[in-house]
Amino acid sequence: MRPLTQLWPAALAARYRDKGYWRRETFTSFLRVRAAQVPDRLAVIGGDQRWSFAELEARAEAVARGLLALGLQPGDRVVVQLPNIVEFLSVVFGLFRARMVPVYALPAHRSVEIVHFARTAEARGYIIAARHDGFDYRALAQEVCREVSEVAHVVVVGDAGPFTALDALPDGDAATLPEDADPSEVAFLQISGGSTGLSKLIPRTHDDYIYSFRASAEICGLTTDSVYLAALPVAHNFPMSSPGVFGALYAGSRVVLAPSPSPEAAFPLIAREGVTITGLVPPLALLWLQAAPTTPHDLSSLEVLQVGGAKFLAESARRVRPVLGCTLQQVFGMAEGLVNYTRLDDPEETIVTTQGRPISPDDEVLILDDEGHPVPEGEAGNLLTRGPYTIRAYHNNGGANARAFTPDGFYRTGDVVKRLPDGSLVVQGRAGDHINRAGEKISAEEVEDHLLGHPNVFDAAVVSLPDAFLGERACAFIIAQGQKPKAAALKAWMRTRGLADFKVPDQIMFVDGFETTAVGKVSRKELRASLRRRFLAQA
Ligand code: J2J
Repeated sequence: MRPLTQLWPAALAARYRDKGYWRRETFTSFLRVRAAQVPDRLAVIGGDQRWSFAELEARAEAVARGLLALGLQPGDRVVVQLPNIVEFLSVVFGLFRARMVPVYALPAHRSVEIVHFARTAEARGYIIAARHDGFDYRALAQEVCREVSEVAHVVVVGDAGPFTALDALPDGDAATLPEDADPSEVAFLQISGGSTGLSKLIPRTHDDYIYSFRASAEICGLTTDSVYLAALPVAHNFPMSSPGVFGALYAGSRVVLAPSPSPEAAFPLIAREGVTITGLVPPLALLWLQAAPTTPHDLSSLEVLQVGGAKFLAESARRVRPVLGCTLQQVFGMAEGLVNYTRLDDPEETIVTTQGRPISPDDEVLILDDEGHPVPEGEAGNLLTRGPYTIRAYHNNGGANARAFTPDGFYRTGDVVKRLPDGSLVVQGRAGDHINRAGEKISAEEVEDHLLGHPNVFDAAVVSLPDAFLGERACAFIIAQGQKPKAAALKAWMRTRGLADFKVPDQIMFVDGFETTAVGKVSRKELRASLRRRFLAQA
């Protein structure tokens, strides 16, 4: 397959190179440099495995040769759905070495999502763990292969069943390895947070992504003594790149992979491995704050707790330093690009009340009213951005591109923010209609479409409601037809649809009708807003 590209106008690309943001590095070249400089230094720890930089590189190369010998080719897209295990890194660096393009799926995704990613990316391969969290991914892979016949190769970490085990890939000849990628090529496809309808695929190049995590590692103060704990699922953009596992490896730091972000799993790892920095979504940060005072585990190595993915309220943010004895860093980022950080040496008030400032002096940030005019300084408006690591288009999605990007290449983030005099952004809300459930973004439209598939659902509107723990929860307002189903039965039915579990509505409310106006139906957006208002007024 032809390499995918993501085009910045030539003048901007030249500027980003001149400024030294894009340094012609690739994933393969940076790992090679680390493996040559510090071959024996520990790079990654997970389960009972501890791999040095040299071992990680050697394993990645073996994966690359094996995948080529199996029949996959440079340019092929390969869906990667792995939990936080060391093989995640040998697999993705192996794919980069073979010049194949990973498409990152979360462990929570099920057949509906994986089939959609495989089709949209035209994937030829799918790499899974045999089992994780009680779920058998081999059964899922069989379903995906039935639906998408182009997926010709499934590779399994663990007992492969009818597929090929990662450990048993054919040997392959080093001579078959392709030349390294051009840094302007798309290195992988990331999954969008799904604002409308199905998730979109986000093409990120070596140039732009490496800049984002190299600069992030600097902002987060990573050194060769740092130990980064990946607590959230590594396929998510935050633990992958802000500074995440890649930023940590780039900086020559050590990566520890936690099987779960719960205090029970993460605290012993922090104590044992001397973890210095990790990142969480707000609900998990609250759990950690609750568990830390009575834990028998020594958390004193922790220097920085990053919190992002959804708004962290100032009341909670204020508790981080006294309870955990470390610096809080708020992170407001998006898989499409732009990432903002509070800086480690910011005044405490900035750290607890803002969502930080952009990574790059060349991140262009516009805050516009609904008519597209800049709002007065300090007032809330729609955030648009472009810059050296923000995409210019989604993969294969003309319709979404027309909506999400302005003609001069700004990405409409859908977030409503205000900017303080020091340049810090404060997230006020969002214009879009998704639900930010504990950092997982759920498209109202996608869930409504599924609900409408139920024979006793006449109409459905899915709305975000404030939730003390999750931040937001999803409530489905439903007009029934015929026999009114029980809420629990409807949720159970949703679970049979092959959807990620986090998309099943938390709450179901039956209503007799939806608002209409004299001229006809109100827009879905207005309808959702009015249902939310009505519910909150009654609550
Ligand atoms: C409020 N809303 C936030 C925050 C993200 C680092 C950190 C997070 C993500 C991420 C990421 C928020 N306060 N601190 O990719 O590299 C909401 C916004 C944003 C959307 C993006 C990273 N941090 N958000 O969460 O692609 O609405 O990326 O537009 O999953 O999450 O979601 P996502």
